[in-house]
Formats: sequence, structure tokens, C-alpha cells
Amino acid sequence: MANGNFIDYVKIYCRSGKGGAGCMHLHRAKYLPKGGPDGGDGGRGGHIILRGNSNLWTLLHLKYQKHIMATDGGKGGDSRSFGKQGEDRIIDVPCGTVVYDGDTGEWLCEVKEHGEKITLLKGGRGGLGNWHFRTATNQAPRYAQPGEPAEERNVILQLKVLADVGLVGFPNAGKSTLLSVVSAAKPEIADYPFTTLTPQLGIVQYRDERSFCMADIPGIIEGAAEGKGLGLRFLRHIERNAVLLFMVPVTSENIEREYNILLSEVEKYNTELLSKSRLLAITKCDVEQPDSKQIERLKKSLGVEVVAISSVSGLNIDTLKDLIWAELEKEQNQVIEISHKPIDIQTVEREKDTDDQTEDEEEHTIYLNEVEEEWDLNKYRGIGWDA
Ligand SMILES: Nc1nc2c(ncn2[C@@H]2O[C@H](COP(=O)(O)OP(=O)(O)OP(=O)(O)O)[C@@H](O)[C@H]2O)c(=O)[nH]1
Ligand SMILES: [Mg+2]
Repeated sequence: MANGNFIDYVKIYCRSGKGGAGCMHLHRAKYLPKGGPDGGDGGRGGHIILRGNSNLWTLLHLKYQKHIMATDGGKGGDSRSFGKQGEDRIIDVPCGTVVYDGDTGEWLCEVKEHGEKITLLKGGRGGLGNWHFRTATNQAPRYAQPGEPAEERNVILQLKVLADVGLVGFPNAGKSTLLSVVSAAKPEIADYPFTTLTPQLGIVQYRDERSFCMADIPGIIEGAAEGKGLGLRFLRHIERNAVLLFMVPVTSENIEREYNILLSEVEKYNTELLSKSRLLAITKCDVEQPDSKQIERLKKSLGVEVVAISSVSGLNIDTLKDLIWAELEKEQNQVIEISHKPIDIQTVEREKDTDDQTEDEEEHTIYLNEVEEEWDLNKYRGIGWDA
């Protein structure tokens, strides 16, 4: 996947449809001059619905969609005919999309599964026609209910990819090389830091036709939490991974120290990530062989499983897969629930790609109050739909 095509953040203004007004109508016919009220109900406004789609991997298709609006419900007619229902707008999003309020950063919902539908904004209910308000003492009510107003909201959609195992390491640790060896993915590999600029996913084939998904994210460095390097923005893509595979090259001066730096950066991003299963792979072991005593020492002092691998010679790649699979099989790693913190709008606005947000959004946003007439809905309390 080309770098420019991976979009994991979009901000959209959404508005549902308002409900159609109920009709005020009194029936008249040739020999029936006082036929009574027969005003029909207004139609419901369209909803804004999010739908999970496992065929999508990015939010690219929403990049240029700044406004998504459902249509309004139609007005009710005479002879108790209903108004037309407004058309719903369904937004297809990749599984793992988290939705935040675009103004406050508050977490709203998340779409996890294929086909899962979440109503983001409800269309207004249609108003009742005057037929509903006939009583013994008021047989010809000359009023009907207006439709409910629409809902509007700026929303931020953020993708947190759903992979089973996430690779965590400094730049040049050999993360992309491992992904290219164990899966069919073709990430860019080069001998300079920050080759990978956007997360890459690959499906790893395991024995007996089983498979798991691996996510390679851009390298993190000491101080990433303070914004150094590419910062921590891509760490959200490992939030939902069941297992974190830390990768440190054998050529590192101090493997233990490097592991601890990575761990503390991950912790600064979200302390909950520390509860995930961790493995440590010492990479590039074709260049230099770590002695088994050193590995035993690391296992003891870090409290995690350590394996020496080489993506070039294939050393211990199968052992690594076995270890990952064993972790994925564990019951505590089956359900990956994370609590989403509200996001800091200012930080994410700064972080997001500047080139895809050049438009002045404020200028294009239509605020409902400016264009809609205001109804005094209070006078209809207690009757009809608000009961
Ligand atoms: N000898 C040897 N070299 C390796 C091995 N794995 C990766 N390399 C080399 O290390 C360099 C960096 O590898 P990448 O896979 O791009 O590293 P990365 O961790 O994805 O780096 P960033 O994307 O920059 O974070 C490349 O020149 C690779 O050829 C290995 O197992 N053995
Ligand atoms: Mg890379």
C-alpha cells in the first residue's frame, strides 16, 4: 500500500435529516362539508449510519468527504397519507474505526465487526398530523406537529487497525524485513531510519492453514511521547493487538536498555498497553550470534520470552511464529477490549497530515441554527412522539 493512500484520520461534518411536518387538513367532500381532520404524519428524517466493512483497510475513501448529510423526511398529506421517509446515509468504514466528537474529543463509539451498524446521528421523527389530535371537544383541530429537528455533529474517525501482533522497535530494527519474510506484504525496506512511514499489515500463514495478522508500525525513538521522530501517533495501531513483539537488533549496545526505552514510550502512550503479552526478538542474528547465557539472562531480568532471529537466514523464524501463536491461543488474549481515552483535539489536529486538510473547514461548515427556522417544540410536549 503506497504511503499516501493510508489515511487513518478524517474529520467530517455529519447531519441527519429532519422529520417531515405533520399535515393539518380537514376533509371536505361534496356531501360531506365537515369530514373531520385527516392530516397525515410527516416522514422520518434519514439517519447517519456507520457500517463495518472488512474489505476496507483505510479511511481513504472519506478523505475528500467533508460533509455527509441525510435527507429530510417529507411532509404528511391529506387523507392521512404519510410523508416520505428521508434517505439514510450509510458510511462504510474499516473494522477498528473509533469515532470521537470533532469538537470536544469525546469518545463516541467504535465499529469492530464486519456488517456491524451503528446509528451515529438519528433522523428526526416526523410530526403527527392533525388527525391524531381530534378529541370529543375539539373535533377539528387546526394544528399538527412539526417534525423533530435534525442532529448535527463534527466527528473524527480514527482507524486503529485490528491486528493480532504488533511490531514495536526503533527505526532500522528490521521490523519491515520480518513482515516481508513471514507474510506476502511488500513493505519498503532500507538501511536508513524511518523507512516505514505508515502502518503496514500482513497475514502470516501458520501451520494447518491457520493464520494471524501482523502490523508493522513506524519505528519509535526515545522521546517519542514528547513528539520526537514520528511521535506516538501510530501506536494506536497496536492498541488492539493481542501480542506486542518488541524487536531489538543484536548489534545494539545494550539490548536491555533499548527494550526498556521502548517499553516506557509505550507506557507513556497508554499504560493499559503494558498488560498485553510481550515477546522480545533479537534481530539480525546472522551478523552476530548472541550467546545463550545472554539470552537466559535477558529472559530473567525482563520477564519475557526472548528469541534470537534472523530474517535474512531464517534463523528461528518458525520458533517465533510458534511463540506468537501460543500467546494468541491464550484465553486472556482472545478478547481485546480497550478503553478509549478522549482525544486532545489540538494535538491530533497538529499531528494529522497537513496536506490533506488544507481547506478551511470552518468556512464550509453549515450550522443548522443558521439555516433552520426555530420551532418552539415545548408546546407539543406530552403529545405524540415525545410521550
Ligand atoms: N543482516 C541482516 N540485516 C537485516 C535483517 N533484518 C533487516 N536487516 C536490514 O536492516 C535494515 C533495516 O531494515 P528494515 O526492515 O527497513 O527496518 P525497520 O525496523 O522496518 O525500519 P524503519 O521502517 O525505518 O522503522 C535493512 O537494510 C535490512 O536489510 C537481518 O535479519 N539480518
Ligand atoms: Mg520499516
